[in-house]
Amino acid sequence: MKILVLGGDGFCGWPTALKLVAEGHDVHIVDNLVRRDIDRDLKSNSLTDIATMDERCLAANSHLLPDHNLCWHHIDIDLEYALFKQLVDDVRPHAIVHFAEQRSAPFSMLDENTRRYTVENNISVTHNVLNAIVEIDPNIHLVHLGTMGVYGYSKDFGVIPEGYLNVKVNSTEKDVDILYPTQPGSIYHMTKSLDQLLFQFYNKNWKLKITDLHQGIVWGTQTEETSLHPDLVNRFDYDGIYGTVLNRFIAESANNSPLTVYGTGGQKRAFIHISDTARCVSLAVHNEPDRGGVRIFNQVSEVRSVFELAKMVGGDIEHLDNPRKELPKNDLEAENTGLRSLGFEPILLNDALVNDSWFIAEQTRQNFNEDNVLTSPKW
Ligand code: NAD
Ligand code: USQ
Repeated sequence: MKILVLGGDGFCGWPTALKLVAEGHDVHIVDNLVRRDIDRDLKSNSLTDIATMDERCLAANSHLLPDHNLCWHHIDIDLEYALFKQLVDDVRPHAIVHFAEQRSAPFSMLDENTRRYTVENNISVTHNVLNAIVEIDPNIHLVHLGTMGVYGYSKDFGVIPEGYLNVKVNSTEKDVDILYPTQPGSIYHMTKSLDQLLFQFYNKNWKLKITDLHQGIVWGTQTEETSLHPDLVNRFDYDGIYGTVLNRFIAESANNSPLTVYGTGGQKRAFIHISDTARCVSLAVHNEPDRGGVRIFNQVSEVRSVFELAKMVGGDIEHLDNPRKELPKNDLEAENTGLRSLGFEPILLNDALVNDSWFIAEQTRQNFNEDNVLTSPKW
């Protein structure tokens, strides 16, 4: 298959692109490298030393996956629509996997500039991708990375279903499936709620084939493919803006820094290992939906509380005032039967995998900058 991976230089996109190449697909990455620019602006960094995109592709093609062809295109999908559309026309992909959004909740809550950037970039990229598909080939399957955060953390609607809530309407007594009412906790999460409306409309009007993967918090660093050569190493964010909770705890522990639990640590969230991100996307690409509605899967492996994770990683725990507006404690149960029905067998959190990441964090100690740990804005 020919596949475009948008945002393929990022934490989830890079290992997914490599997995798809290793499976024998012809993969084109599209990225404007804005994530690397943001690192420079924030004076932050990946704990691992990541190679340039040219070096990454060279390593993938010449040393490790010699029969395959991985290439990349420097395009801003928000600002360079014509170039992007031309690429879709030139490549004529079977599927487009869309990771290319500003994905940090804290970054989206820093100030008016980052609020505006996050909305403009994320909504415009998604809308441009949908337009290019309509214009070039409505048969292209769009696989989008959404987030579990769109559901919020209320127990009022019971176990979190996969995208749609079955309700009985009082006035008509009819049973209907409605898009789950969203409760985003940040501007970033709100853009994912807005993406859902774009998908509904483009599916209704042009019958586009769309899979929206509501992914939990990704943890881990390396996958089978990224471990094959130093130039293929994945990024490892640990800072207060882009680092996600479990990877932060691992990096903090490996650097003898206290584990930064926000509030009580009673917040329960859904998690998934980075290897499973790639696996689930591959399953979605290989199993197209029909056109009768947007297919939504919860891409999650298991639910854990923040405090539970801190205990599992080990080390001194520091309870900090929570910089975010969120429930100090919540219950969470989410379905993941859609991907399981396609063969997904989740990797559950285990000591060996935590140790793998711990090992990398320890090996890259020279890159750990204590000043980058408590940088989250308050909202
Ligand atoms: P990331 O920031 O590491 O990667 C995103 C990539 O998209 C970057 O390489 C960036 O340069 C690129 N990009 C952004 N805007 C672009 C534009 N206008 N044109 C071209 N390229 C652009 O993020 P990630 O962690 O890999 O997340 C990827 C996707 O998965 C996001 O949509 C995110 O919302 C979703 N997701 C991530 C997680 C997680 O824990 N990391 C969890 C759930 C969902
Ligand atoms: N937290 C801490 N200490 C920390 C960092 C975070 O206690 O040092 C807590 C937060 O308060 C929050 C939880 O851990 O309750 C998760 O925070 P996070 O930064 O790991 O994750 P989040 O901001 O929700 O965002 C991440 C990704 C985002 C993705 C989302 C999936 O950055 O792209 O969409 O996870 S989900 O959370 O399911 O919506």
